[in-house]
Amino acid sequence: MRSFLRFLIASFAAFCSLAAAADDRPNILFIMSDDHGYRAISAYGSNRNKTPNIDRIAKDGMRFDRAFVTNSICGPSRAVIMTGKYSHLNGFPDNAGNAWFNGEQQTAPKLLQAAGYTTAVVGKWHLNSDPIGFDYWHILQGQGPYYNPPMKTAAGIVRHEGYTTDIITDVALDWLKNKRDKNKPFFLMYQHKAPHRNWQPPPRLLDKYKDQTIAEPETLFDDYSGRELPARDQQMTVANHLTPVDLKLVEQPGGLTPEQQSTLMKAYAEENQKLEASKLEGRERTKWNYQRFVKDYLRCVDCVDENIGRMLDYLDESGLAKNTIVFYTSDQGWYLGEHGWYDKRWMYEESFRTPLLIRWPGKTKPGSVSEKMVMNLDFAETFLDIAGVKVPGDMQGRSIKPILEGNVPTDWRKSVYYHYYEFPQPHHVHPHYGVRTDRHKLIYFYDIDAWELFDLEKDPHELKSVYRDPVYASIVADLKQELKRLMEQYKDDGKTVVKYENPNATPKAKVKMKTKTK
Ligand SMILES: [Ca+2]
Repeated sequence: MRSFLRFLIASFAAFCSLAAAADDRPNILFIMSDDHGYRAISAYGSNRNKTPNIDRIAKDGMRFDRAFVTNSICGPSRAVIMTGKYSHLNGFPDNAGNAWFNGEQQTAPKLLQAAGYTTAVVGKWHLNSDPIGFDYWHILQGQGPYYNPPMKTAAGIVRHEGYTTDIITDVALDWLKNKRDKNKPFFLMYQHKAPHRNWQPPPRLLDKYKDQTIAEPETLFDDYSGRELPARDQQMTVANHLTPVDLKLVEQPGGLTPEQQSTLMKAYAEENQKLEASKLEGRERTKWNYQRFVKDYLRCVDCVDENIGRMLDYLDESGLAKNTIVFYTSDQGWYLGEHGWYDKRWMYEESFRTPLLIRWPGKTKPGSVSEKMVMNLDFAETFLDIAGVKVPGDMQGRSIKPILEGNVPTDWRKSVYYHYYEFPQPHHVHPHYGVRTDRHKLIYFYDIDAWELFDLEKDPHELKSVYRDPVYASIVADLKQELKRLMEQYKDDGKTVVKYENPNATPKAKVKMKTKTK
């Protein structure tokens, strides 16, 4: 009897130790902002602003200098991150009015939840369907406003008063402190709306940068002469396409209280009067637009940085930091006046590349830098790999966990594939796909049958396509072959896109999958 008791006690202890071992799996904190270009992060050498808190992640972890997205636009990037699949397979290729993410499909959060993680998403979601695979969700509806956001939860709409970036952090911290199941490791997607257009800063930062001149990019006055039609044919220039709302020349939309509206507009009043009196035109007016837009953008970024500081401080104070892997990224890059533009979408570097900083205490060498080509396509696989969950064979990316651990696989990818769809509106960026290698980039604008090739070593700002230069003929041939190989690998015929219909748009219809051929 006594030996049986001893056996029971030993078995119970073994069970407990197994359970404890399961609880030791790392927590995953995925921080993503919206439209945050790497050129507005001091860890990436920004000459415009300082981001001391985002930089903490780089200082304690790894900075990726070649992180790319598969489709440089908000909703589609998020769908890729959820599924580990390109847009033509995950059913969310663009942000069109009826765009709708089918959460019934396989996603990383659902697999993590099934594997014993407690999961949450707080902040920007932008996939139009309600989140599936999350124990807790508290999300903006669509883009969401900068002030007083109504947020959606499983229990209904919750109204908040205040500044959205601060509120998203408050809600995320409340979940970490008070609401999550502390017997499980957590997976938290903490996702800011900022610094998405139209860049309404918080009251406390309205005067920041006021008497400074922000550095202009090298290509603010690009004349697009070295490229095919699309670069000239877009509608996203700092010179001509920022609206009076964007430039804070008129009252601001977005549900501000009268007091918030008044505080905001007072901050711009004197400069606006000077502009009115000056009748600035041409290049001088473009420079003025640039300063106004970029200062507001940076004020929004700096507020994100402050809030990330609050989050990192909490991880430190609570002791969670040592077993929490922290990601910082954006849903894509962004033009801060480069090529004369704002916005994203293109396969050109500023929007194709996205910031990616990852800190993993005890695993990733502090202050390290990777030049390996990684993608937002790899995030789902990486989350699963970190959690010890088998990565499904139909996910299309690859876990970057070995890179974080300092063991780069010898067969790591040497090229990346890109495909952008949304056209003609907004911004009139022609659809395109292409391939980038270490040194070259081949882009095909298929609606007008136009090719561009850039030699990134000789022409890092991508100002002159050398597609027709005979010197590059063999490179063009090789890259076309590589493009074909990648499209086969990723099952993209360039035309067929899975689209899911929103069942809420037609109440009786079931979720249906159809393929759309362009
Ligand atoms: Ca975005």
